[in-house]
Amino acid sequence: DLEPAARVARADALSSCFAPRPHDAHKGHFGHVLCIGGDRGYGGALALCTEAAHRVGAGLVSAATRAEHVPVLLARRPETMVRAIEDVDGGSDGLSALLDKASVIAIGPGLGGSEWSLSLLHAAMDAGKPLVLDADALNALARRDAEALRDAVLTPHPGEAARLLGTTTDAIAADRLRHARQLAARFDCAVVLKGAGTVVAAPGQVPILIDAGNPGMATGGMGDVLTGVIAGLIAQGAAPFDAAACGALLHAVAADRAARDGGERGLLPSDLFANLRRSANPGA
Ligand code: NPW
Ligand code: AMP
Ligand code: MG
Repeated sequence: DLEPAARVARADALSSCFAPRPHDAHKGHFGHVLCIGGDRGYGGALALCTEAAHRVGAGLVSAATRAEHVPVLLARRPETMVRAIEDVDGGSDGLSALLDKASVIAIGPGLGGSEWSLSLLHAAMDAGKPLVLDADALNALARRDAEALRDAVLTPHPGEAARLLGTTTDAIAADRLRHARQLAARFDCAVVLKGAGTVVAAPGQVPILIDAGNPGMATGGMGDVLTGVIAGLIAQGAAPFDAAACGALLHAVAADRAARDGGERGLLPSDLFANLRRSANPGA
């Protein structure tokens, strides 16, 4: 009962995610992504996530991170509004103002597991906004009781899925469909179980198999790009499951285009950006 991505994601989800823009559109129509993360040593993960949200068409993108990453994020992508957050209770200039303005929050890439990381995660989860939870946000969830997350998208790789379900990566790999559905049921939200043969599942939806992607994607930072892609689609009005399915497909198609350009070995997550833009504009 696995629906091939070719039929569902390429047709319905792609057209709902990429309807032509009205000629009088403005940035306020396309949402505001807030990416939170980048603990010490992990600023690159946040840079990849924010740029991906830009490249699929989010109206505005903000980043909340460690002070040391601010100059590099700004230098790399001046379009991003970058704020140093060292303390969650930073007053009117702090995290709560950013959370209020966000239409969707992406959290996890490079978040780490420090006290700082966990306080940012708790604030994000209490904000009442749609969430895309990846990487260390999932590792933190794995240490809590199962909870209903409704408007969230979880994007575990098999290692993260194993932690969430208290099993092994081998067990996940042996039945990806069952485990994707189990995660979706446990957290009552959309789940992208990543890896070769990515499965997208959500309660009440026919699961989708992403029939694109290549082993060139097996490199650090690739998942951080996917998190920004899905958040960027939610910001533009896609429902979480559609954004998850469409985002996983776009990401894989962009990687396939990049691999055709220069081969799989040595492919970098940042090589996806130009291709993501092209894939986000059917016909371009
Ligand atoms: P094994 O070894 O097979 O048992 P972790 P991470 C498994 C940030 N990054 N199929 C595999 O387990 C992230 O955002 C920052 C099967 C593997 O050893 C996070 O915040 C970067 N198994 C943080 O680093 C670039 C699979 O999971 C283990 C699998 C840690 O994230 C890099 C590794 O997972 C990185 O993105 C598959 N397809 N995929 C930056 N530039 O700032 C994974 N596994 O221990 O959760 O660590 O994913 O590297
Ligand atoms: P992460 O492990 O979080 O960096 O995520 C890796 C990303 O690359 C996910 O979107 C995976 O689905 C994708 N990926 C990794 N290896 C492969 C592969 N062999 N075939 C297809 N996609 C892959
Ligand atoms: Mg990852």
